Amino acid sequence: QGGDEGKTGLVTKTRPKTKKPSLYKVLLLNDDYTPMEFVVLVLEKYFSKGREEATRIMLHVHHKGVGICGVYTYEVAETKVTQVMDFSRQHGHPLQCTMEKE
Ligand code: NFA
Repeated sequence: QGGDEGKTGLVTKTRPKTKKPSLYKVLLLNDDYTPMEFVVLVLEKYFSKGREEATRIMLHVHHKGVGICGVYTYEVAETKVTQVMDFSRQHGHPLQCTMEKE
């Protein structure tokens, strides 16, 4: 793929596509104190999961220690982490939510 001289006579690079954004997994971590029902509520409220899927993810986190709530672009993932941490603190629960690059 050669340079494009356009109308200016300057050679510039052309690209066939714009770059796809990096994706980030939003994770929930297990703890001994947050009620199971509260974790299900978080998954419904902030990750648009139905009751069945939310329960499946909550039990996965409960048994394995960590689980994926969803995969998002950086700013969306960051917003979800902040919302879940604020909501958990407001309700006096130690639930931890974090993100990692996919
Ligand atoms: N382990 C918590 C309990 O037994 C439930 C829980 C699940 C907490 C998933 C955090 C994440 N009450």
